[in-house]
Amino acid sequence: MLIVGEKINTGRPGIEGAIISRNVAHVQDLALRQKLCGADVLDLNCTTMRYREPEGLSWLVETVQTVVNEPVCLDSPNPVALEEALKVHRGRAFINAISAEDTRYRTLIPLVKEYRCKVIALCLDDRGVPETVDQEIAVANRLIERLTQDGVDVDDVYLDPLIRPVGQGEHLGNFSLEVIRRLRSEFPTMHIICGVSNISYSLPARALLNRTFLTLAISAGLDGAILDPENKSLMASLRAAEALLQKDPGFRRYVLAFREGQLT
Ligand code: THG
Repeated sequence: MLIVGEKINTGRPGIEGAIISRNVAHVQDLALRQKLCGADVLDLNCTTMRYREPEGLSWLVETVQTVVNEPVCLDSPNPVALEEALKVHRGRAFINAISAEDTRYRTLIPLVKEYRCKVIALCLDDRGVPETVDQEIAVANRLIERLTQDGVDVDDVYLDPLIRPVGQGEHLGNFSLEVIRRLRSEFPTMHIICGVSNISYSLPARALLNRTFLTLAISAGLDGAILDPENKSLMASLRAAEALLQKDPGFRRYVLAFREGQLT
């Protein structure tokens, strides 16, 4: 499982202030804590900063990469912010996210190529979020075809089916899991990632829904997740699911997490 730590996001309390005041220690602490809890990649999102996003995002990249070697995931559709951040990024960054929306695709693909980025690819086109599983598969197909034509290695693509909250429709839990199962069977070697907390918006006891959904989604074929790695019970469920589904060779991660006191 590719674990993308979500905590450096100006949608969360205190983060925008930390960026504006250039609070290096606060941001580096968030980066180090997420890495220690198992994050493979750190998502950086300061989209709420609007015209100050380019300087904010590049400052975040430099600040984070001073203390961790993990790549970052630039969570923005803004090509100006992405370019400023990519100029200072060491190694191969992730762009979060390209999609099959024509303008978005055309704007972002030159950056993906120039900086040899990995990409999160949203299963979304100019008609919006697909309403049926078949439509979703069709969008994913076109997206993969287009990315491949543009020279992107499929192993560098993480499809994101854009999970909708089950609170918006009782069928949306089953629907999301069915989409993941179909993507997995149509594209056996593709990566599939999603934001875990989307599923629980507007319902009580969100953490319970999130970790149960994550377990079901891993069983359906998910191999990447955007989440809070400091959420102990969520990460414990993830490690247990990997162990039970033969996604943790030698139970290495499970046992390591146990030894580090992360499973109790
Ligand atoms: N797909 C892609 N990118 C995404 C999302 C997605 N980026 C944004 C979002 N969805 C994922 N990021 C966040 C960031 C913060 C929070 C939720 C999603 C958040 N977390 C709670 C908090 O910090 O208080 C706590 C979470 C917990 O305890 O588990 O607010 O879907 N491609």
